[in-house]
Amino acid sequence: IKHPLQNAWTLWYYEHDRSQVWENNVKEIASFQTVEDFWSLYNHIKPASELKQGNDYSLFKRGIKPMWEDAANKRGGRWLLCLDRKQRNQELDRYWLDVILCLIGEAFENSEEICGAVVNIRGKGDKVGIWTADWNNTQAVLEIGKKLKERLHLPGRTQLGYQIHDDVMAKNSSVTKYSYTV
Ligand code: M7G
Repeated sequence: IKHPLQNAWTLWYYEHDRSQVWENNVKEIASFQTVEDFWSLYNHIKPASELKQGNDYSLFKRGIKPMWEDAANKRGGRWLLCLDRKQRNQELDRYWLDVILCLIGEAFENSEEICGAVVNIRGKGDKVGIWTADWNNTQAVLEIGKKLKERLHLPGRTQLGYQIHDDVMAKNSSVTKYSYTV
């Protein structure tokens, strides 16, 4: 008998294609709800560090699309870990796996606030984002941020910043402000 997870999860892939609108490039890969099915999927796909630049993986609770527009994400935001280019080889895959294990292992006290996580492979620096449901739930957002920082063993100088999706969506400068930091 397989070991059930608390939630069912769906892995998504974003393949950058300029000729398409953003939503059309978002593809569902597979869903799983046991530990064993997670590992067979994980072992079957390329590590994030081998994706082409411009592409993403996302892991969301089943039923939530990896988009700002989904009802579950609309009032939410993300904890963002920005990596520099040299961290793709050494650290990116470990951070992404640790984030996945925090999600599917329900590491957070406020795990009902978790929607999913995204890894963006980008020339200007890769990013890992952990999406939560309600930016206004300060206590839960901070608990999740602190736990993430601990579980990823981020060096003390590394900051995690929280961005509200509405701010990212509306961004008119190249950077979106952090509403919380840990
Ligand atoms: P990104 O891929 O999150 O980061 O956003 P990047 O700037 O490092 O590449 C790039 C662009 O993709 C955004 O400016 C939007 O045009 C589009 N985009 C990204 N996300 C997450 C969404 C989304 O959830 N919904 C929609 N409609 N567009 C998005």
